[in-house]
Amino acid sequence: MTAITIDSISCYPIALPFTEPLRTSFGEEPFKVCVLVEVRTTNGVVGWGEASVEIRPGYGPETVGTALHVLENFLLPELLGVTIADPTQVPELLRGTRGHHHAKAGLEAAVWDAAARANEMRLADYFAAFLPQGHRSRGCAVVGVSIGIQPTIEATLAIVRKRVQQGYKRIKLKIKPGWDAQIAAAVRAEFPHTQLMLDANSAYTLADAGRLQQLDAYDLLMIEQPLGYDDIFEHSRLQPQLKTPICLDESIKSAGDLLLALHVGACRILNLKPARVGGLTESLAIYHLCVEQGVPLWIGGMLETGVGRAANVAFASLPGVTLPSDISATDRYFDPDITEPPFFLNEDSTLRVPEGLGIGVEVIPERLARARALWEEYYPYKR
Ligand code: OSB
Ligand code: MG
Repeated sequence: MTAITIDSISCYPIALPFTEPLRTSFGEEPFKVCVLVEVRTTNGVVGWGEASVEIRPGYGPETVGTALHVLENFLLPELLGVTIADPTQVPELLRGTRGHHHAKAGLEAAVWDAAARANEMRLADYFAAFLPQGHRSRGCAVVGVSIGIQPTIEATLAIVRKRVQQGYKRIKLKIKPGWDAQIAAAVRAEFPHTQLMLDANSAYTLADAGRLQQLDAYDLLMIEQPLGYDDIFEHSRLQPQLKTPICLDESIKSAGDLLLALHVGACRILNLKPARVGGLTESLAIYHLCVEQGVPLWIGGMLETGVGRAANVAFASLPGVTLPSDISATDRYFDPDITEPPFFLNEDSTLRVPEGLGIGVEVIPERLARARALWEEYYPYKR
């Protein structure tokens, strides 16, 4: 494998208009915001990563402001001028900073992209050296779509119809107390055979167990993160009361968290977001664990731009990812995205891994400039 030496790193806060915002139990924003990280090697190879943080610390504790602060002051200095044999060395180099997983993940992703390009490989294929024996990219990712909380049941049904017609074979509905059983019943009645799941983003407590039991009636693939965003214990108390498998998202921030959750029976499925666990290296550790223990696994999304989505597609194309991932076609998020080429949904509900090296998409400079300007226009005080 070709080693790389990091010559320079740039961080760009951006804002990009959504074609359709996503309302969750914790809120909604008109723009996708994040920090894009650009790593340049001494040989002139460029890699891109996305720190998929948000305006408010609503999903996780990080924001654009904290990511910029931690990247520029603490993380970048650890990598500048350093020679890296392979990107799995990055977490060790960043060990002096605790937490800040999204910021670390963005930086590490840029190094992965640069390393794959330096080795003249697609990121999806470059992963093979770090996977269990015999595992290699399938060349495409099986995907579903995440649908936000809508003003009415009729509006929800209209969106589900549209997505099913577009070819998404797995539908995820965001729920919260008062917007759960009725919506699941309505969608299930019209779509008796569609793979259906619900995501609560921590909107319930253990006291809601009875209400959550009602959801067992709708033949759900899983219910995602019903309880506290940091909780494992109470989920282990809830799971035995439900027939529907619990899938953890927010609660699992490391391979160690997953081991604990499996040990106490807090979940049966994992939504792995490389950003949430601090990057692709930790994600690979979790991948190995899921393969060894036979845990159904899928890749979650944070409404990433093309930069983050391309890395997620590469990871989701690995054979240990056994359930449809939350990665939709470009037109579900942006028009246009900051990268080319766009991702299109194939008839079999898959996205293809692009042919290009690394993450396989390229950042379009004029679109990046526009997204940076939009950030400066709307959020100058948020830095
Ligand atoms: O909980 O999975 C979540 C988006 C932002 C923050 C949290 C979540 C989500 C999604 C969107 O559900 C999935 C996607 O990127 O399409
Ligand atoms: Mg979720």
